[in-house]
Amino acid sequence: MPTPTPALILSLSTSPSPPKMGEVEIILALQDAQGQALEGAEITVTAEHTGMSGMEMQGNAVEQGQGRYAIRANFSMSGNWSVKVQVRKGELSYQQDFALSVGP
Ligand SMILES: [Cu+2]
Repeated sequence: MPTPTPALILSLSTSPSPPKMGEVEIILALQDAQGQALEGAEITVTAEHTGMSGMEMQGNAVEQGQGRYAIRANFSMSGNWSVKVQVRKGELSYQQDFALSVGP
């Protein structure tokens, strides 16, 4: 039986907060199951405008140290966006979706 993937603690914040149409920095804080900052992970972020097929952007977050990772996004429309965060480190693979309401 495969070993279950250990749970990670992932939180998302934005600057500005709440997010507004245009340039937004998405900041991810990553901890392991013990609450220790998880460094050296590869994080891919995909943002989709909910209900609008084809409006999608993707990029890799840049590590900032102490378990923080950040990426700049340009939200071309306000409304509801779905942000999918994929974390990989060695054998570890984890994914979490966040709902983001982008203001005008
Ligand atoms: Cu759109």
